[in-house]
Amino acid sequence: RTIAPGAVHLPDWLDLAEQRTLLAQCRAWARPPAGLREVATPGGGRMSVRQFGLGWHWFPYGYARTAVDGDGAPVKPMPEALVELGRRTAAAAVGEEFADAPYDIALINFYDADARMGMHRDQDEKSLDPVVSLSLGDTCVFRFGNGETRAKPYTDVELRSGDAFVFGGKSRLNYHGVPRVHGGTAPAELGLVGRLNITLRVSGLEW
Ligand code: MD5
Ligand code: FE
Repeated sequence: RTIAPGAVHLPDWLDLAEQRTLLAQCRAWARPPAGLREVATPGGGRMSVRQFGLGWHWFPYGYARTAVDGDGAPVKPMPEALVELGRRTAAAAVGEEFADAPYDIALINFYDADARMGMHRDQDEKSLDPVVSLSLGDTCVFRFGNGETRAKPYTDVELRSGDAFVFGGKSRLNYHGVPRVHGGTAPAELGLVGRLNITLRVSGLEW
């Protein structure tokens, strides 16, 4: 389903077995070194979402190869399985021209039931190839905004466990955020309390 030009929601993209595999992998990758961390904001605050990266580490506001605002350790490599998942998902959602795109970043965000992500744009990548977002666990309200301001107009979409959302083309730099997580809505068979969001990106950066 197309939400805006280049922004496509694929409900139930991952079946339960694929979700369980991805969750188990994320739990392993989230361990130290360069594991899940709290992200401090430049204003002296702290994001309610906890995060880690594979391939590259995001920090406010750029990318590094080490966990510069965490334990300083080298970031784990981008797993080949996530490169392929990014390509396959982008190709299915927005076009076969992305079937070989060089996905080299996975940002993994963990939301507890009280976590939020404010309206922002993803503009720290030099490539405008589509961002592929995968959701596991609790349902959230994903707010997909416009290219000019954090305010209206925006479209609210519920993202459920197993859904994919692809952002490319004219929507790639739009504002977006997560105003609400519906605690306790994860599929019981998955065994996750909270929400994991995996975003697969192309950095456009050199090693
Ligand atoms: C989430 N994560 O559900 C959201 C969804 C993030 C983030 O926003 O930065 O980790 S991914 C939404 C997204 C990513 C890249 C571009 C655009 C949306 N977009 O152009 O609208 O935890
Ligand atoms: Fe974002």
